[in-house]
Amino acid sequence: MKEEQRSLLLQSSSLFSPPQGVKLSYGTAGFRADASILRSTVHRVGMLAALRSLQTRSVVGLMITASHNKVTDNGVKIVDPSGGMLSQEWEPFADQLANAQTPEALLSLITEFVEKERIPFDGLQSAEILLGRDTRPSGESLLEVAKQGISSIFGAIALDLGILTTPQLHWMVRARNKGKPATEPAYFEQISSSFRCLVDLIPNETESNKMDNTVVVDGADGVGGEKLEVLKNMLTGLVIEVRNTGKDGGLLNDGVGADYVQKEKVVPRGFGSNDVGIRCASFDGDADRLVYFTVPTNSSSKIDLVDGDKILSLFAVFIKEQLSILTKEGNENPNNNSQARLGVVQTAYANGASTDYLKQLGLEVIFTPTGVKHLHEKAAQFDIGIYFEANGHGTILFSESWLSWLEARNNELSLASAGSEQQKAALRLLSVSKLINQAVGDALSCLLLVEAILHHKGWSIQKWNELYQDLPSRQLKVKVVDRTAVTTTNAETIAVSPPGIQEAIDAETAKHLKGRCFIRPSGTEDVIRVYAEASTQEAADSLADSVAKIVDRFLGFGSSKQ
Ligand code: 16G
Ligand code: MG
Repeated sequence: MKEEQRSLLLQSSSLFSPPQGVKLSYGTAGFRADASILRSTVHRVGMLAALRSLQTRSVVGLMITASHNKVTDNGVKIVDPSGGMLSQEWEPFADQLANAQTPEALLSLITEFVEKERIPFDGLQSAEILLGRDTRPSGESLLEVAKQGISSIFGAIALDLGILTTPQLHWMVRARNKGKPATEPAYFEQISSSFRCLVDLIPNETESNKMDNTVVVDGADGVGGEKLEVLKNMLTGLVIEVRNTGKDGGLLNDGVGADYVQKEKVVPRGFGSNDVGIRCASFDGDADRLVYFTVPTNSSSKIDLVDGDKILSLFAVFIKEQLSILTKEGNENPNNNSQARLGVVQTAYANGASTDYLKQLGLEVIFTPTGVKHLHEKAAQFDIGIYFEANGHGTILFSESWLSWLEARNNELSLASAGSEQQKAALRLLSVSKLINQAVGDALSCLLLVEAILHHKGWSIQKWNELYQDLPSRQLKVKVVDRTAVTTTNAETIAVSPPGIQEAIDAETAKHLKGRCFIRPSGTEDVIRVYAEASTQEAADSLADSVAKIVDRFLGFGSSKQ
């Protein structure tokens, strides 16, 4: 490394001291903490992003957000050139960088890493980083800090894209590296025009005109609401009313948003007895999660939740149906290699009833640990892979090779049988691949796909919700002395350590009809999470309760005194 570069790194990093007494970890979704202690971390992630861009010789992204967490928190994460999450191989280095105690320690980590990874670090190679942030008040100054980190690497350029949803930034990084327009107008244009195609292809006989074409969306007082206000004006045939846009003084994620709605199962702020029966949806703070809900009665704040598992099921039903139209008998094309491998990916949090339903549809269902990066990786192994977390984060991935086949097939059909059912199915699938954000789960694009499918099928939200009935479930969290004491296997369904805990959980689970229960250390909070499912709500509550006590007995603060 050149001497000028060394001294620039030393000088720049001496401006920011890492937080004392806190060990930061890149976790499931980047670094996240109280915004006041994040400056040094964000600065170093700026450097990290520049190194990643140099190594991959591609554009990467850096997003400042803490998603569904409280407004005083913030966070930072890197978007890889593919538009996905930072390669997991780089996470340990990210942790080391964030926790280095002195500028000298930081410099030697970087020197070592650059050599090991053979990163072209001569100032000749250029690096480019697209920057985005959500609406948090701390975002602007943290973004400036990220720029300083980036500019301490020779040849690195930061392009500030201002306020964006997390999925917009992922989309733009992906588009840029494919040589396509990577601007916000291009994003809105692509998703609104593919939505329009899907609506134009709705069969005439569908009773969708009888359907209510209004959806009311809770924007979590975050960035999603404000972007949806722009997008909605580009759509026809769909009326979107946005509440909690953040413009009317509401506090981000405070009693609003997808995380709140999904976990508490009550109406978000701004919704209530006037909304009985209406189709409602909720985004999280950075708009990468979407759940739907309805208010069943005006006498309580309880909602009927339509979660990520049901969105996944709706998508799976539609895709499967279109695939079968496309491959229908009577198709004289000998080269009809359209048997796409369609698969779905879930985590242990998926409601057991959803998994049964998807298997009944004849689909291959795969489980991974929690966290988008794990689901995404598995879904990418299919021709069409649909993944969702129950919390509402998910998308559909189409393989490049299958998409090229589909495009060619569509061209053939448009010559031989334009306007046929088969060609319409091909066009619908192509439109889905353009509407859906293939970089990451995206509340805006998933909302439009849900709406298009409901209209296509002429389904109300109630009808959609009846695809299957959720098993009652309960989630709890337990504060423990050291959450890393819990390690798991089999997509987090079995606790390997501490010894004996899984046996205790099994014994408790066996007492409940249709009981299922697992524990895992949170990747974003200092707690152990407990998930329980059973045939009745009382049983799910009692199972979760007993297992929380087991966790406390093995690992809680009481246990350390024994
Ligand atoms: C993050 C993850 C989300 C996961 C959640 C689990 C991303 C983009 N987000 O929000 O997928 O469900 O963490 O949180 O990966 P937990 O580990 O605290 O339960
Ligand atoms: Mg989020």
